[in-house]
Amino acid sequence: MATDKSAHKFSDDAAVIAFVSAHSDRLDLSAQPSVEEIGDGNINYVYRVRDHRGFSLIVKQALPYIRIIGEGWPLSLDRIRIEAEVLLSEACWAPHQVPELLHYSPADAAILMEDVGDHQNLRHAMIERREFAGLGQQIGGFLAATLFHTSDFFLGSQEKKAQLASFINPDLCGISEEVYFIDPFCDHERNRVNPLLLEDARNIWADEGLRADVAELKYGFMNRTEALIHGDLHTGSIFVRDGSIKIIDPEFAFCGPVGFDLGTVLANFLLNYSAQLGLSGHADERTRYQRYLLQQLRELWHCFSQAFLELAEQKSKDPGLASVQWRQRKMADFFADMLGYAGVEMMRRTLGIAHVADLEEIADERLRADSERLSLRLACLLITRRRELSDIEALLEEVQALQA
Ligand code: SR1
Ligand code: MG
Repeated sequence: MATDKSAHKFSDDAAVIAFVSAHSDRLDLSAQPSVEEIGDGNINYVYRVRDHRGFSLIVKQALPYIRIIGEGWPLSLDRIRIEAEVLLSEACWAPHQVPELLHYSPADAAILMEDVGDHQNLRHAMIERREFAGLGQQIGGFLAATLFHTSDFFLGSQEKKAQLASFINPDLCGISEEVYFIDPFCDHERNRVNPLLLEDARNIWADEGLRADVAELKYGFMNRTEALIHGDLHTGSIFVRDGSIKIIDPEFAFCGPVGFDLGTVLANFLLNYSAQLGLSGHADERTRYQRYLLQQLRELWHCFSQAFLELAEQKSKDPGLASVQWRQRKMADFFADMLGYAGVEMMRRTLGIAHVADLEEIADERLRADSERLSLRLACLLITRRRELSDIEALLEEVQALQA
């Protein structure tokens, strides 16, 4: 699928409706459909079109620049092709866990897809301290299925290289290389730092050992083409309801390190964990929710590692990768990478350009600084001790010890 570089923004609601009408007959558009711009992300425009019966679909359109920055940061429209193709790939391996793609239009740089509005955005659900049984298992299962089937364990050598070529995503990888691995580790003009946290930030910016660790993680991000990863799997990209998750927004996808997706999820659970210090509500409720978050992380890791290893045992095609011992070793690498990338995500969400609502929701600057400080301390722990903490129990113990 090729992308048309001349695409521009839908001019008005009628243009969005015409797009839906041209590419799907699921809505009855004859009687006053509504169009709502619902995009709360940093990059694109997202519209919900609803018909008079209450049925709805989602239109997502990419513009040739970053929405929150404007034309000063141009961005390739190829990202919407990548999103469309990744949604199709993920739907093969994790059916019902991604929105159904109905149409991709290179000319409009837009996609039409199922509305997952019957699920709630996980970040908002966590801020409300909503609990979902089996959440960690479902996310772990999604990650094992999508990452295994797009890795060298499963794909033939030629097929894997074709995948690599098809998902070269230089502009979006370029954003991540800067906003994850550069900005938060120096006094960058794009950063947004709580003034009460300046001393903590300066200590981080002066830490040469930490910078070397982050350089190693960045180099892995740029060079380790292990699987087709989502690339931006924070809790705002996960929608949830009892017994079901939907993963959206894979425009940052590329062939990269497996631990990056795992780490992004881990980080966003721990960002909410940190935010619980300062969010409103009774202390018992907040502590109880922190325990729930750690339990979900425990289940996520167990489910991911078990499912990935089982798939590797049953479906690995490459005899050279079949060694049981090596698979175990690889799992240990995934674990260490997960910790390192989680630390980087926590740093950038606390000091960088793109903050998270979990922390921003805390109106009192002092209370927010306490939560942000915990986030930074956890981030340092994750980055610097990623190889030392060898299993999930050791990690969760350290997390609890650090708060106490
Ligand atoms: C400059 S844009 C920063 C972030 O927005 C997206 O949601 C991604 O998380 C990206 O890193
Ligand atoms: Mg996004």
